[in-house]
Amino acid sequence: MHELPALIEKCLRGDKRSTARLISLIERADPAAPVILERICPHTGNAYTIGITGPPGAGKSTLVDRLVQAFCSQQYSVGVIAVDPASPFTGGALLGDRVRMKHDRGDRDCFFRSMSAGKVMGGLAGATQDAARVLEASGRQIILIETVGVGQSELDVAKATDTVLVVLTPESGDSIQMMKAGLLEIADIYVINKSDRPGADSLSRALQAMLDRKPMTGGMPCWRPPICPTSASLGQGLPELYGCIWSHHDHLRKTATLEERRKSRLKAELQQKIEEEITQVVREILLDETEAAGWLEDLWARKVDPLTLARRVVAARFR
Ligand SMILES: Nc1nc2c(ncn2[C@@H]2O[C@H](COP(=O)(O)OP(=O)(O)OP(=O)(O)O)[C@@H](O)[C@H]2O)c(=O)[nH]1
Ligand SMILES: [Mg+2]
Repeated sequence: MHELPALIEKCLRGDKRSTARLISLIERADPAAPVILERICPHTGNAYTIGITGPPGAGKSTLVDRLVQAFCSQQYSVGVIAVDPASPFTGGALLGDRVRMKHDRGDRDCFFRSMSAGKVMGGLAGATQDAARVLEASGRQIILIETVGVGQSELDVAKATDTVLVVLTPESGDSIQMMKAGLLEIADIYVINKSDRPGADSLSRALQAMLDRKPMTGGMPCWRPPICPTSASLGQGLPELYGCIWSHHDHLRKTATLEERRKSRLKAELQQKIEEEITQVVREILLDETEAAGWLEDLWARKVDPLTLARRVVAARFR
């Protein structure tokens, strides 16, 4: 693709259209993706990333919209990635009233991008992180990533951020014991959204009780996830939530946990990418049908057992 270098240069200068095109290339694992990632790498690694997750319809998008306003009013340049659920159960039809975010209004500097969990090649978390890298390279200082807290891969996306907001609603109150522990465990901050409805207090008490039972982790001094009641649609509790987010950021910095978290994320990403590369090599090995037919004959004639043969093939390939 001959215009790729120009596209990357424009992205690095903050051009939104080029940024969007680069993310699309990465999303569909285009052969240009490695070139893009290599070129932008020196311009990444410092953006503050915030994951927003929670049950379908909890008000995540409405909340993200409010947070974007807050960050932009402090002159931060913001990027948003919303991962659309892969499952037809949680997406679209069932939740007819999903909020369409309004960031790209002329009065605010925000880049909004939605990614479909179903379409992404390779790991969802990896693709989202790469998209976030492009956003950062284009000058975004704060990146908000919204995912529905249902499947493991969606939770992994949220976990791969600096600060994780788990958004619940008063309706979650009764089912808190039944809720996937995985969702509750990843929170740095609990948001009880829709606090304009009854039941917010009892959910708050249930969460406090749960936190009281839990041993503290995450650097010294320990961080106890605060519980923030909000009403995103009415605009209530937002300054307090905004304050909690920055407190967590400061905590991460002071305790060196930010660096630790980012390093362990890089390690996990590297492992994932190595696995993907090896899977690719395996596919290539099996693509040679004549050779594969010969192996099968040897196996069938019991000249060799599958494990020994597999080891031979691998050794020959990686010698
Ligand atoms: N009463 C009340 N309704 C809210 C509040 N926040 C959001 N809503 C409404 O809840 C509905 C869902 O809001 P969204 O922001 O789309 O929720 P979401 O969590 O992003 O939904 P999905 O992305 O589909 O999982 C919309 O009709 C919102 O207007 C709130 O604080 N109080
Ligand atoms: Mg949403």
